[in-house]
Amino acid sequence: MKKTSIVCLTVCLTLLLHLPVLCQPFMTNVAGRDIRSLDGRWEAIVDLFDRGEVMKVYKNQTAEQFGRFVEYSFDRGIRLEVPGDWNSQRPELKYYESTIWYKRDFDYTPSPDKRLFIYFGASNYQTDLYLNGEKIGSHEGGFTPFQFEIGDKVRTGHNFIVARVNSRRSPLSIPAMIYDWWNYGGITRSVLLIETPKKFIEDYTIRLAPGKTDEIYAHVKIAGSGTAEKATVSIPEIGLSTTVSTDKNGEAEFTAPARLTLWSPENPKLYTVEISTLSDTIREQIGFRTISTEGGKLLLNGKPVFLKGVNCHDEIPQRMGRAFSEADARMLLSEVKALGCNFLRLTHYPASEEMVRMAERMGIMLWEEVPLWQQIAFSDPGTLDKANRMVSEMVARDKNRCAIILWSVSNETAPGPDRNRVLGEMIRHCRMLDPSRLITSAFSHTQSTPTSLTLTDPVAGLVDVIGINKYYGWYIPWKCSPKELVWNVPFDKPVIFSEFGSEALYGKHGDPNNATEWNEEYQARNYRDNIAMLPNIPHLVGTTPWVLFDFRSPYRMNGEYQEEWNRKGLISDKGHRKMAWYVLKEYYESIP
Ligand code: GCB
Repeated sequence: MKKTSIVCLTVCLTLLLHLPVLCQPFMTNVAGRDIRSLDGRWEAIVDLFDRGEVMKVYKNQTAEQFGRFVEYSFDRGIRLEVPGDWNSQRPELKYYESTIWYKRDFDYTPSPDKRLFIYFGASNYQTDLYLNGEKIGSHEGGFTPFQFEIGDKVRTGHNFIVARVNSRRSPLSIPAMIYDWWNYGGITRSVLLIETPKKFIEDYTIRLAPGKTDEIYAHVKIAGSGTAEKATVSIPEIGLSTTVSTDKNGEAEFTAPARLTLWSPENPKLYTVEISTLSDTIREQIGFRTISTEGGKLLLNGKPVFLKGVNCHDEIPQRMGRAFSEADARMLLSEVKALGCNFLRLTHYPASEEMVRMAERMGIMLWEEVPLWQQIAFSDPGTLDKANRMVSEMVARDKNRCAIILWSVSNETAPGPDRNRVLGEMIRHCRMLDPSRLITSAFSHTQSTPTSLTLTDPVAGLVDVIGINKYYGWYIPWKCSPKELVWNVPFDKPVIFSEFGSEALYGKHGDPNNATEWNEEYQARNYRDNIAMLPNIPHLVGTTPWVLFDFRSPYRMNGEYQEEWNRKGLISDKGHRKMAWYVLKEYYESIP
């Protein structure tokens, strides 16, 4: 062989070996499966310069094994809790945005009739995963799950998993370089080993059939089938049990009559649904409701509904860290309920699955969003795929959650040809994945005069429900009385006033007319002003003021009042309700 072809072959092989192993689709309802938690204390190595790849940290070698010096070791190093962001676990990691290597040992006894998967609830932002020193895959994105099948690689007895997690922001990441929340890095949600039968129920969608309240639609997918299989969907409480045959790809879809009590905030009724095949059975609590629009009206179960909402980050301010557990979800959602809300905007990324499930049990409707926040690289050719993958992952995880009524594709991105094209494609993609829900986005670009604003964003024509963020009385001074401000929204669609608010430091009191004091009186007054303006918003079907709790953000640089906290919370970082909380509560109580 000529020297040049040998060089070519070597280059090609090297390239092939370094191609990212993309993650596989993850299975729905992991909590309902045969799982073993890998949560707990993982060994960790902080790798600021990202040298670990070259040093093959993932091999977890010792000098004795390797026969020469190895200048890394997981032994006797730091330990990090999983799930958990690293920033809140050690003071020196507060601002850390680079690589940390995680390692976890586990014992396993493979069985010939089982398949084995490893599942991460979320890990921010880029994750590369190694099992027993070999790469098994990568995942990009900090807020959605991913899984890999490892049954053919796992050993009898001792095994070790190494995860390289890198939280560096980049112009091409989603979100990109700047955003108004803390960039919590690390394995932020649970890690599970999932064991399934050889042929298992990988995925299913169960909801009301389109346009019906007395018929369910079901789609079931059996993995590893290769032939037609029998699958049964039953809802014992209403005596429903339907058995169908799948096609040779293991898929089946059908509709069946069902007499159901519909889910609503007043009666968040859930049914135990069982899906079974010859070799697998899985159960889950599922609710049924319709959500639709009629001109400017929003209809839940066919009746107009007003969304009494609020925004909330997936963060526990008192702990200064990412939320991840059921207890965290209960804390945040109890405050949502206490405010009199029936709706929550999960800003600005998919929250934990615990949060979504708990909201459903508590009767809170949800808006869930992918993290396309302001400055996204829309002209980059890779952005659409990346964004669509995030949409797919969000929908795959939560498509059976009736609490979710709205998928949001973005927040405050600036109109322009590339952005309009990408959002248009994302909306199409999301609708194709889930035609049963409504699609929204939070828009902020408008044309304004001292007495009016006009929404001009062309993408507003593509969504089902329009979200508008406007900070009158904070970023935008009032130039007329709130009651006189005219809103022009030239679309016959429901509108949600998806953000308004102003900063206030809890306990700071003063002149309600003085915005520069950051006092509670000003914030409360600004809530009254915004509420006074609401009748001017055409087709208004809901409000989600900004924001439930003060939250951490490097964006917030006022040393006296902020100290890296966004203070627009209705509740302080220590859990104290500010005066504006009572204003909003009173408003929500006044709505039937
Ligand atoms: C916004 C953003 C939100 C910010 C908020 C603020 O428009 O959507 O993420 O945190 O304003 O406080 O400026």
